[in-house]
Amino acid sequence: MKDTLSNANFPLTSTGATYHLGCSPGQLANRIIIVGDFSRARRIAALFDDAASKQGIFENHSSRQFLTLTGTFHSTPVSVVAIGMGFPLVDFFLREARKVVQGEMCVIRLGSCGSLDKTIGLGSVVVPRRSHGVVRNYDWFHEGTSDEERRGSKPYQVTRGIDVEPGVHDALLAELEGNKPAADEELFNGHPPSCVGGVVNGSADSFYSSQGRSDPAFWDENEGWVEEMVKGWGMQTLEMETFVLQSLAHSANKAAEAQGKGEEQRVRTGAVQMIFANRHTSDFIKPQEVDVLERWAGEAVLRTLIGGVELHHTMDDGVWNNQAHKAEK
Ligand code: R1P
Repeated sequence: MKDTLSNANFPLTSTGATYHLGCSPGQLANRIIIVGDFSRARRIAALFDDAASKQGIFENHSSRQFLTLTGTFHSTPVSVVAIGMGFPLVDFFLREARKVVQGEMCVIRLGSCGSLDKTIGLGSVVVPRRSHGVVRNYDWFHEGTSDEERRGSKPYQVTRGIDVEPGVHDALLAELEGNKPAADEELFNGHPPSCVGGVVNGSADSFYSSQGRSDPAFWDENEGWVEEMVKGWGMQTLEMETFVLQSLAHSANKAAEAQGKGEEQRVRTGAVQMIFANRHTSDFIKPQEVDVLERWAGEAVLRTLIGGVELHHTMDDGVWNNQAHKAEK
């Protein structure tokens, strides 16, 4: 930590930068892509206007490992943020982004996932229509829990699903369908990449136990769990962020409505997921295949953010027009 922070309830620096994301007002656009890792963020930012010269791209790497890249795409301000993985990092991101972005926001998660659906294999990009949370029941594993109590509960729990806003889902799918990459005999066994909408997703709190991966080094009690998720909830993909993004956006929207700012403060969300792992065959995607999916999906999300989703209350000034300070370093 390099700055003096005030307000333990919501810590901010003297310029209004948040503790973990590290951005102050004007450094983050209200059209945002969130990704897991730095390299994906940089490859997406390479599609921004003026990316070749880097003149127009603001970069902030926070001390808590959030990388924010802000620029314009077809002259509209956009940001891509590498937030890392899992539920807590989505929480840090969305709350701190909400603090520094004025007005409406649209946040799209562009991530990788595993497929539980035999018809959706490597080389597919999916747009979820619904997402459930999948969580380990820590009490079930607690040493104080009796066998009888265990029989009356489950080691894993699935939340009620949250539907993606149909307009965002449809816009993302249309952009993907309209710009499919051509087949390449070296990639995806010669098949062209495909996109699938209307998918049911599960966002798990672990890459391992709650996603049904077996690990003899831990007591996880998850044999048959993947099959249960498929049968019980129609789960087709598993990753670790989409559900929380949607759930927290709903909470932000409820709070804004209660304050009479429902429209002007609205947070819209969506997700695009690239199939990196096939849980039936245990196949994993190759790096050259990742490049193809990432570029295709990255462009589709950027185009959706600037054209497919209408934001009425946009931000005027920021690093994109040199009206905010450029760095906190
Ligand atoms: C696990 O390897 C990570 O990959 C997936 C999961 O959601 C999790 O974050 O997404 P990303 O590729 O976006 O990080």
